[in-house]
Amino acid sequence: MRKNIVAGNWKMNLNYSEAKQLMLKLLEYKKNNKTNCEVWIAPPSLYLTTAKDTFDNGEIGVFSQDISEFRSGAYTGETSVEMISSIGINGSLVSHSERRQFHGETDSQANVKIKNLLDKNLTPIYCNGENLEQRKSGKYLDVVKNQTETALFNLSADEIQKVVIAYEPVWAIGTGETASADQAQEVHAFIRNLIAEKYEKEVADEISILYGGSVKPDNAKEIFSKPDVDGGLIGGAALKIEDFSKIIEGFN
Ligand code: G2H
Repeated sequence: MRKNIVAGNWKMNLNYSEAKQLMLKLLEYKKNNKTNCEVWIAPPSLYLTTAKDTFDNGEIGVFSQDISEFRSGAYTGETSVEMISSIGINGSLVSHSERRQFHGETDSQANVKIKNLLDKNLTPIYCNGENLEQRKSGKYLDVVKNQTETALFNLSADEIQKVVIAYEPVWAIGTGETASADQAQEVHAFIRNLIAEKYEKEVADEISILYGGSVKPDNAKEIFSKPDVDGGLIGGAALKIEDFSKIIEGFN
C-alpha cells in the first residue's frame, strides 16, 4: 500500500557500539516524535538481530541491504530470505547501484530476489537509476524503463503492489550532487506511468516510489513535496540522528 517512507541505508559504516547507539537514538526519537512517514533502516547484516531486538515493537522497519538469490545451501557468505524472515526482518534492498557496480548484479537477478522476498511476504525495496553517461546522453528514461521491465514486469498485479521502488540516479549517489526535485519527479512519474500502462492505474497508484541520492536535511522537504515522490532512501545523512530526523521532518 502506498505510504510515505524515509529509509536509512547505513551501507558498510559504523562499528557495533556506534550502530547500537544510533539505533537507541532513533528509538528515542521515534518514541518522542509523531512522524508523518514510516521510518525504516537497513543496517549491515551483522547488526540485523540487534536492530530487530531494539525495535521490538516495530517502531522502525528493519531491512537487509542485500539478499541472496539462492534459497539455501553451499553459497558461502550469502544471507537467505528464509534467514531474515526467521528473525522477523521486514524485507531487503535489492540491486542497489553499489551492488550493481561492485558485484555486477543485474536486473534479472533482482527479479529472482524480489520474487523470493515476496514469496515469504517480505518487502523488496528495488533500486534502479541511470549513470552519468546515460543521463548526459538523454537516454536515461530508456535505461530506467529497461531496468523496471526486467526486474518487475513478470510479477502479478498483486505482487508488484507490494514492491517499494527506489529511484537512485547513480550520478547523485554519495557525490553531494542531487537530482533536482523536478528531475526526481520526472522519473518517478515516468516509472508510475510505465506500471499503469502494464497493469492498471490503480495498481501504480498503490506503489511507494522513493528517491535516493544525496538527500540532505536542506533538500528533503522540496523533493518529498513532489506528487510522485513518496519518500527517500538516505545514505550518508542517515548516519547522524540530527540529519536523519530533519529529513524525516521533511514530511511535516
Ligand atoms: C544512495 C543513497 C542511499 P547517499 O545510495 O542509498 O546514498 O544518500 O549517500 O547518496
